[in-house]
Formats: sequence, C-alpha cells, structure tokens
Amino acid sequence: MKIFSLTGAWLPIPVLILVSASLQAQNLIVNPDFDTDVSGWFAETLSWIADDGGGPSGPGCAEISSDLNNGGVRHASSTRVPIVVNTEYFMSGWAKLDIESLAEDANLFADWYDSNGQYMGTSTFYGLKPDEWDGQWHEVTGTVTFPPGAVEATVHFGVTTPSEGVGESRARWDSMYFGLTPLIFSDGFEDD
Ligand SMILES: [Ca+2]
Repeated sequence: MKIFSLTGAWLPIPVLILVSASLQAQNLIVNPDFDTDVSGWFAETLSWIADDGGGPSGPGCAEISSDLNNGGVRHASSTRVPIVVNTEYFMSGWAKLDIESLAEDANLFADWYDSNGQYMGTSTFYGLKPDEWDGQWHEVTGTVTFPPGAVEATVHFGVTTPSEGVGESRARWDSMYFGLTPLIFSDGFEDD
C-alpha cells in the first residue's frame, strides 16, 4: 500500500537568488593604477614615473619620497571613499623600494573618519617582508574593519625613512586596490 503524505514529506526548496556575480572585485579607489598621472592622491612629495610599474596595471606608477629622516612614514593619501562599518575590507598595492635610497620599508594602511569628517583611527601598517627589500616589485596586502561611527576612509601608501642620516628615501607604488572582496590576479607574477 502506498501512502503519500505531502504534508509530512514536503521540504521547501531553498530559493536561490543567483546574482549575476562579477568575478571582478570592485575597486573603490580613484586612479589606482597611475597609468597616466597621480591625480586623486595627495602628498607633499609625490611624483609620477612613466616607464615603471608593478602588478596588473600598465606602465606608470607613483613615487613617494622623503628626506625627513626621523624614522617615520611619509605617505600619500587617496581621496575619501564611503565605507560601511563592521565589515572587512581588503587593501593591496604593489611596492618597490629604491635600494639606492635610504628607504627602509614601504607601507600600506587606511584611516577612517566620522560623519563630521574628523579623523577616528588608523589600521595596521602593512609592509614588505625583509627579503622583499630588493628593489623589485612585490605585492603588499592587508585588511581593515571599520568601527561604529566611521563613514569614510582613505588608503595610504608610504615609505619608511631611517631614524637618522642625510639623503632621500624613495618607494614606488602601483596597482592599488581597496574593496570588499580581495582582488584576485590571473597571474600574480607580473612583476618581471
Ligand atoms: Ca601602473
């Protein structure tokens, strides 16, 4: 005898909403690739280099320099972008130390601001690994989660100066990224 009990056996099929997901991560940064200039970034000592670059973008990169050798980080700031709190963001960039200069590291970090535009905090500083202080392009990656009250953020790339000495510290940056999902490169070895 066959008994069908639809009420007892019915399992609702989950409704899958298939978003036409682009595999391209959305980059929130203005002018992340420096292919024609360094517009959209702010620093006292920022230059555009036409014939060098790292990562997936084309030739053209930014160079940050400093002769203020106090052990600090001289950095360039992105334009402010709106963010949501309590959500992990990913940031990355390709960096190259000028080993003819005094530079000790290259740094990537983010700041965040409240609805009045007031500075609230700074993320971890992410840098090159010691074996990447070799004058070649390497990727620097990091994450940041913004606390309640934050509404905007800026991304910064910089160069670490020595605590003493006379001369310039220089680092080049290219192919910057800031967004909700990590940027996945089809080829992570485009630096040479
Ligand atoms: Ca570039």
